[in-house]
Amino acid sequence: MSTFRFKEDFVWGVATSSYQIEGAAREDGRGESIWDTFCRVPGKVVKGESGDVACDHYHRFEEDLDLMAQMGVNAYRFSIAWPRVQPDGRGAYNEKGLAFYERLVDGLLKRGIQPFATLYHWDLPQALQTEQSGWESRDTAYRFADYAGKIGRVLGDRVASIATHNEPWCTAWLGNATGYFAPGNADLKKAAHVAHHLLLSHGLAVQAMRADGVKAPLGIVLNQSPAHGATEAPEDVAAASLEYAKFVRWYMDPIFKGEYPAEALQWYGANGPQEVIRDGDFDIIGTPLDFLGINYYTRIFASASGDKRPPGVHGFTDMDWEVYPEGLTELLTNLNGEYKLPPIYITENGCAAKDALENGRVQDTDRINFLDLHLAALSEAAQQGVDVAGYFAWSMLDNFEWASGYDKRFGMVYVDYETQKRTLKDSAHWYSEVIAEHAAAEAAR
Ligand code: IFM
Repeated sequence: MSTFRFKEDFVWGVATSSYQIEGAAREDGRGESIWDTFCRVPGKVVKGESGDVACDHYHRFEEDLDLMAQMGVNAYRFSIAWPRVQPDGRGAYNEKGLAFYERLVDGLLKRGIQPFATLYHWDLPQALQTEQSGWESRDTAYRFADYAGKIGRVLGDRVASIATHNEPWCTAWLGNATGYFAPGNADLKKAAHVAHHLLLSHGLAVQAMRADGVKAPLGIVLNQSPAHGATEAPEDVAAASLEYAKFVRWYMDPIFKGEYPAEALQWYGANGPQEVIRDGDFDIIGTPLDFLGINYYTRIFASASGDKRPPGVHGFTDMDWEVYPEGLTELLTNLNGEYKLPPIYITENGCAAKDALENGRVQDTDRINFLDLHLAALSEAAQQGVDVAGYFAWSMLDNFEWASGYDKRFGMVYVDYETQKRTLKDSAHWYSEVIAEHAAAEAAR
């Protein structure tokens, strides 16, 4: 096990999201989400699977919190299903849905685990999609701010932080440019409009929660990667720069610099966001934040010829994503030089592996290696001056991996979906040791 150097009050967590684990899709007044609808479209999700039952966490959350306590984590990042607490995305709130998240947060606090809430991890109320084309509509940003204010009032005094969005690039790009995710649109201009409204909704939500007196730190979670050209040839270097502008800077620049990157705007051309940008939007989007969450999985590898297969010196995960830990150090140190950043959390990092339960044990050595390499890379970034406040492994549990269904296992806890039995994998035991060792090293310092 490597030795990692982090600050004394470093946050060691695990993460999940509502649609991927909760199940109970039609219980206690939960409304439909765009993922419920999308999963029913033939061919969209492997084997036609859905989050209807998932890990049945809605009914088993006490057991899951006990497992977290057993692992020794001091934080848990979860998301709130908007349609569970406000079934139509506007109007009446669902008391039973709100009560579930209150029980969850209280259960965490009782066990000494800090609750890190995310307001939107892709499960938009279907009613907003049906009635006003979801995030294509500016009004959805205002509906989101109302919902954020409500959550702030109900949970804001008990959670350790609230993030507005998880990975808005996925919502905008995978949901609207490629159609790979819900709601399944394949239209570049729609994607640009959606991205702008997501950013706007983020700023409006932060303002709404602050106006309601929420004291918990507020932020956003972005998925990010450094981008490398396949060769040193100028056209490959330019391809990498463009991919970085579309993936990372498209979200970072509006939030921290008040503008979209010119390079990407030029690429979008007439399909860009210009028609939906209004005076004052960038002031709202740039509302100061208390933290930035970064989800890191791999790097972007770009070439002018379109060949995107990297060399993969550390191998590839079961998602066929290159294992590239040094990219995390590079990404964070570059961001630190480029922007005036609040404290950073790695809000997701992990890998899918072909895990098998044999004699009651899951020997997920690949995952342990992956996490070890990435924690070392994060520790290196901290040594180089990046203000790293915490790390959340993705994921606490095996779960519904969106369009890939249940075949891809990201969890530190194995889930037998037939019986819903949970088994701590070797990586969970390893993570406990890392956390305990860090605490002991800090105590000795
Ligand atoms: O499972 C997802 C999660 O919902 C968002 N970030 C990436 C993970 C792995 O694909």
